[in-house]
Amino acid sequence: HAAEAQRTDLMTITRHVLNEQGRHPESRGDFTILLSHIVLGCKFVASAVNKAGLAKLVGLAGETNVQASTAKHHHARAFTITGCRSVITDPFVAFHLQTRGEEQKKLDVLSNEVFVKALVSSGRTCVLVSEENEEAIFVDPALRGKYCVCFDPLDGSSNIDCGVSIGTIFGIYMIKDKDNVTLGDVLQPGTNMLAAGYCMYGSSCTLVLSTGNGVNGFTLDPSLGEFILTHPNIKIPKKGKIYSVNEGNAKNWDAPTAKYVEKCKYPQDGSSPKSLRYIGSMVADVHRTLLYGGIFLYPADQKSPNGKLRVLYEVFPMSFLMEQAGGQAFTGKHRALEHAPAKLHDRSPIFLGSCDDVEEIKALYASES
Ligand code: AHM
Ligand code: MG
Repeated sequence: HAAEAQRTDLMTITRHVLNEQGRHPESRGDFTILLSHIVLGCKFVASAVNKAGLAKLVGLAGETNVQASTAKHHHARAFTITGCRSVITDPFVAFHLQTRGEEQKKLDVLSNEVFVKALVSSGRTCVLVSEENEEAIFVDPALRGKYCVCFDPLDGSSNIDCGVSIGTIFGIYMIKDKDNVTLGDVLQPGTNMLAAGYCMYGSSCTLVLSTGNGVNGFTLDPSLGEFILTHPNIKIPKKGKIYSVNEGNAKNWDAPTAKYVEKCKYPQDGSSPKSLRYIGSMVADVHRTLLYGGIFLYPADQKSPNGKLRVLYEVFPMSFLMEQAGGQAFTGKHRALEHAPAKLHDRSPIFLGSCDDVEEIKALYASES
């Protein structure tokens, strides 16, 4: 009966968030509206990512003889590829035909534009911080709402061209005073974050969200265009069998990180060695860690004393989700969410995942100092 109900009683992400809001009678649906604009951005990127490979193929095939024409019966521009007898009416593919060779950059930039416009037009945001924009974006007072959103519109860009999973990451704060918005509203410790999530564009498109009351995963049903609850109440296993790190940086690691990875490979307590999995796409590596357990590390090293990952839109949202799923997130010095960034694009080392695994690395750093 439960399976039957699942097939006919669809829990969309909007319905889920509305249900959660029902527990806060004072809420007026602002968060639901904000989220639906984020979801729109994710759907756009999902669709664009799906077509990115195709855009390239078609682009190469039509290298020298692509002609553009305006098809009257279509709103989109139609491109005819001479000799191929195919007419491409999809605006995204058409866009790529015009900008061949720059797909990677364009997909980042395009995704960013879509998110910024969706967030501003929601009327629920006041400050936006994007990995793609040097400066914070202060929303026009007429369109201002109470939320601040920090996001990486398309993370893992080195994986775009080979079709490996990439993702969008976001964290949400609330402002203190709507008429007096400052950078201080986003330069806060992660403990003040209200909600966080990511969307993974992989073999399926999965949106993982926490509003501070556990973690839920939703999968995009392309035939409905809706994210449906498929992973209710995600809890990370207490201990895992996988470690995930760019071991190519090993020669520059500090002693506790080096020692930890050594223990993963050559355990001294009679346990089996851990498996290594590393995609190089934070969303995919964290998603696997959340579902299968284990640890994800992007440590400091001699060349990058703060690691690589950015505090506001990579480290904080993922740490928030990990804690909400029963795991831990540590910077090498303290609980990751207690960090307070000084600048918008600050970086921090990060160790996150299963409770017991992170506990081990905490012990190694504690014995070091
Ligand atoms: P990006 O913002 O240039 O895409 O870089 C961020 C990505 C993360 O997704 C991933 O965890 C990390 O960089 C991988 O870095 P490395 O290639 O150094 O292992
Ligand atoms: Mg990034």
